[in-house]
Amino acid sequence: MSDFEKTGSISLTRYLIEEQRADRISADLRLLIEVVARACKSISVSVGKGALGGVLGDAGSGNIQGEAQKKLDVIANDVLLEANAWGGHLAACASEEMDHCQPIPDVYPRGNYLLLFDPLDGSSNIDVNVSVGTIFSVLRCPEGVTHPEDAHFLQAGTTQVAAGYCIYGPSTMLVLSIGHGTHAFTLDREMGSFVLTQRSMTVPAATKEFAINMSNQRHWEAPMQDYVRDLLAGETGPRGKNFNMRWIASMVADVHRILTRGGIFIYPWDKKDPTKVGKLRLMYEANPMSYLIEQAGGAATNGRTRILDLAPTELHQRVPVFLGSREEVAKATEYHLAHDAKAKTAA
Ligand code: P6P
Repeated sequence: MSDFEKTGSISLTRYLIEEQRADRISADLRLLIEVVARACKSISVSVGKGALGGVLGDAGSGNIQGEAQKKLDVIANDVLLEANAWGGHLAACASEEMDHCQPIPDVYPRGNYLLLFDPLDGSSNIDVNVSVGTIFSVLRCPEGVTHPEDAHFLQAGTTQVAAGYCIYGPSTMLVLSIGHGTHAFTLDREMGSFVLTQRSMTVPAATKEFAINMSNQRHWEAPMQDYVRDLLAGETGPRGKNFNMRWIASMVADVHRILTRGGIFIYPWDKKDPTKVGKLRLMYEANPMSYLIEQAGGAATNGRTRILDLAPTELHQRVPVFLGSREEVAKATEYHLAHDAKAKTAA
């Protein structure tokens, strides 16, 4: 029985007011999350129109990542910027689609939070009608900083005060944590409000399902090769059980599955471009997703170190990602640490 069936209709607004009354969030943070949720509803409408909305295909521009932008990448980014410009709860925004952070203009009311987002993650799936999503992370603006710059965003993932994503799938769902568990809200399109449908999502500790892009296998480092080889060996191999694989190539969709039924999501370092330590971005993909996963009892590392402990050095820096069922993340991390220890001894 879902929480909705058990508790009736608890809207996102009511949930956030109850959290504020319990002194678990400030009024400003509550209102910021409401603004982001409203922006996600607007993005959901645009995504849902598909070909009928004239929003599919490339925008004809590129972003700092060197990726071609989809029309919806730009639309989603603009929706989030506009919604937050006058929201009054932010000092600045940073986005995968913008080279540098964007302080809230002086003419608008400002708050004490920094918002980072990937406005439309997985957008390469848009044109083939596969689930995509918006990922966001909220940090405190350092005391006394009135015009934040990129450097002020460079805070470890443990300092996040809120994180979440909105997945635009068969249903639109907002998955959110403000540091007291991870909770899911489903958009009631008729009422236009997000309704609590799963309180305290919990990632099973163990799993038999892994998510990885296997086409990169030949480019992985040795411990990654060994780990996946043992997964594929199944019940007759070292792991003693058979595994299944899923790869949607939309992080929000893969992570939502893992939050719902367990699994491990991996985007490791590969030597295709040795200058890149990974594909996914730390500040607005790995950190918020790791926060949600840990709040749901899971784990997240870069293969060696807890992701949320990493000290950022650049706004758009990348990181290898291993996240999900904590026993499986520990196992994959163990392969890497054992490899490093052996290499150190041999040196
Ligand atoms: P690949 C989408 O572009 C994304 O950033 C994540 O959402 C997804 O997990 C990954 O890249 C997919 O990468 O190399 O399999 O296309």
